Amino acid sequence: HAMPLRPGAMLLGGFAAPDAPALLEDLRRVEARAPFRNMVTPGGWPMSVAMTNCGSVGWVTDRTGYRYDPLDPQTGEPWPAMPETFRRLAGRAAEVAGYRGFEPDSCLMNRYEPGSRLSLHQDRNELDFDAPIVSVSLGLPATFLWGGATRADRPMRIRLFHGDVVVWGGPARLTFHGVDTLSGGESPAGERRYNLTFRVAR
Ligand code: MD3
Ligand code: FE
Repeated sequence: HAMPLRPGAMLLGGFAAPDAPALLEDLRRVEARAPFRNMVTPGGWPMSVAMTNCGSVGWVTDRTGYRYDPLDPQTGEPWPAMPETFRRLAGRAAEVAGYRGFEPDSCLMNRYEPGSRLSLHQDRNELDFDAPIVSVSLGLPATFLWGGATRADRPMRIRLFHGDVVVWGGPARLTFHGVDTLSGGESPAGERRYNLTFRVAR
């Protein structure tokens, strides 16, 4: 069930499904200490996707810009440690996709509710673009939008389901991508979708 989408991107359909209950349980533990919140973009608008982080640094946005920060600006505390279940799954997925020794220092956790969307963007706040990004989808299905090297490239639409894992590296690492407006429904995670993205940020 490993399928290359385009050079550099590997879809591992259902790869995380057996681990999903444990991942969701650890997600609850992280959010108890670092709650999901709708961060504000530099333009001043709150995002419709709620976010939190675990690991030694976390991705944040506010009026001053985007950055990786070792502290949760909402609590002033370090982000919760990355749970072993998260770390192991990310390492195994990277290995299947051909990346040995993937050691993420950050996991951005996104929570989508019906109506939430993520507009087209690039992930370029990390220092090392040679390291892949591993993303894990849990809960409701979503339509992932996958563009090209410029914002003008018309995106491909890919449905991502509960338990799907995608490993993005090489020529796919800096492509534009986003998530279309989430629809309602029931799922093992309730009426929402979570996405965990594992990164080497520093
Ligand atoms: C392709 N998250 O957090 S995950 C993000 O479903 C983000 O929540 C989406 O985009 C989500 O930044 C998509 C898939 C993903 C993540 C990072 C990528 C695809 C990527 C980086 C480069 C290319
Ligand atoms: Fe992204």
